[in-house]
Amino acid sequence: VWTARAYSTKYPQEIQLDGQSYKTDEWTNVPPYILELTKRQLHQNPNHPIGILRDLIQSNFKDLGYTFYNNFKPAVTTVENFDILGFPQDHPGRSKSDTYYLNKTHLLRTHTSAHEHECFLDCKTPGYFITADVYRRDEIDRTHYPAFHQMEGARIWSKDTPNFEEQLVKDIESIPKTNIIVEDPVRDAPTHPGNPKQDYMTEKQAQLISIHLKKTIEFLVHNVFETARESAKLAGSTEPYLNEPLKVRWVEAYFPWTSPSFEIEVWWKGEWLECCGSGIVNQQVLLNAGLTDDKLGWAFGIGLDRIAMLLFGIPDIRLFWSLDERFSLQFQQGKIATFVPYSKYPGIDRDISFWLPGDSVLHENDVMEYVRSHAGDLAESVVLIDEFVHPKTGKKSQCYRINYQSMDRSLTRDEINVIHSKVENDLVDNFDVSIR
Ligand code: FA5
Ligand code: MG
Repeated sequence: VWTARAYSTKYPQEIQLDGQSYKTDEWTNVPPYILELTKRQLHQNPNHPIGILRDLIQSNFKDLGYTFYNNFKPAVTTVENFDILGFPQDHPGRSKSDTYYLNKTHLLRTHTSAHEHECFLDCKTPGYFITADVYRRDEIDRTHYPAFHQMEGARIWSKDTPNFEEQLVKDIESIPKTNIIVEDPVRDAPTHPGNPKQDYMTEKQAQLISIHLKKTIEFLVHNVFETARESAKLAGSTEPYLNEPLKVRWVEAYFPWTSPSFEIEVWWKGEWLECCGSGIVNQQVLLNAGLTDDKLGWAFGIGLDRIAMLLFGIPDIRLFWSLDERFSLQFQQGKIATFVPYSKYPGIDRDISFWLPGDSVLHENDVMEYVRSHAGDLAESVVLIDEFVHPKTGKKSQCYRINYQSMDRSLTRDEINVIHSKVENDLVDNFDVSIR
C-alpha cells in the first residue's frame, strides 16, 4: 500500500505508454524503470533466448491448427486482467502490493490470460497461442524479476459437432506421441473443492478435453526439454539424466476461470519444476468473450523465462535484460547455445534495519521496489533476514539484506553507498521508519 506522500512525490500527472495517456491517481504505482522495460519486447527478438524459445514452440505447433498472437501491448484494463476471468473482488492478485497499476482502471497485465477473450472472438483456427511480456511486483532473486514472459495456449470445440466425442478422440490421436513418463498425480484435480467438472458438459467430454489438454502440454514440454538435453550433450555434458526419459507429473490447481484446473511439474536435475497452469475454461468466460453457448475448451499459461534459463544455461534472470554485447552476441535464431559466462563480478552485501511506525503499511514488495528504483539491475537479491516485535513497546523491527552485484562490471563501495543511502532516505520519507 502506498502512502499519499509517496504517490504525490513520485508520479507525474499523466503517464504516456504506447501512444496512450493515462491520468495518474491514488492507484498509480508503476515506476519509470518498469515502463522502460515495456519497450524491450524480448519475445519478438529472434536472436534473444526468449524469442528463440518462442520460435521453437511455435514451430512445433505450426501445423496443428493454432493462430499465433505476439503483438499485444502490455497496458490492459482491470476488467480484462481480472473481471472477465472471474477473479473475486478480494483476490490478492488485485492488490497494489502485487500488481503495477497505471491508474484505477488500467494496469500492466499480470498474465497473458488477460487477452484470452479477444483471441477467443478473433481466432479463425481451432486454437491459438499468445506470447507477451507480463509484470508483477515481486521479490528479487535469481529466478524472479518484475517483468517476465508467458505463452498462453487455448483450444475450442463446439458440442454440436457431429459425433463430438469421436471427434475429440481423433483430435487426441493427432497430437504427436512422446516418450514422456507421467508419474501418479499428487491428487486428482476434480476432487479439489470449488474445482469440479462444469455442468454444461458430460463427464466423458470433460475427461476427453482434459486428456487433449494434458497431451498437448506434454508434447510442448517434451519438445522443449528434448532440445535442452541435445544441447547439453552437444556441449559435452555426460550427466545420466540426459539419457533418461523425461518425467512429469500433474498436480491439482485452482484458477478463477478454469474448472477443473491442473499444473504440470517437470523433473529436471533432481527437482520438480512448476512450469504451467491450465484447465478447462469456465463457460462464463467464453460467453463473456461473445462465444455461443455450445463452445467448450481448454487454456494454459506457461512461463518462458525459467525454461529459457534451463535451456540456455543462464544463471540469473536479470541477464535476459542485459544490453551487454557479451550477452546478446551469444544467441542466434534457431540455435539453443549454452551461455558462456563472461565473468562473475563480486557482490556487496548491505543490511538495512529499521523500526516501523505503529500503523505501518510497508509491504515487503515496497522495499523491493525502492531498491530496484535506485539500484536497477544492480540489485541481485533483497531478503528479509530478521523481524521481531519489541516485547515492551510492541514496535516492529525489520532487517533486509540487499546484495548489490553487476553482471557487467565491478562495483565500487562509494557508488553502493550512494545508492544505499537513497533507499534508506526513501523508506524514511515515505514510510516514517526509523533506521536503527
Ligand atoms: C498464471 O499466470 C495463469 N494465467 C496460467 C493459466 C492460464 C492458468 C490459462 C489456467 C489457464 P501462474 O501465476 O501460476 O498462472 O503463472 C504461470 C507460470 O508463469 C508459472 O508456472 C511460472 O512458470 C511462471 N511464473 C510465474 N511467476 C513468475 C515470475 N515471477 N518469474 C518468472 N516466471 C514466473
Ligand atoms: Mg503458480
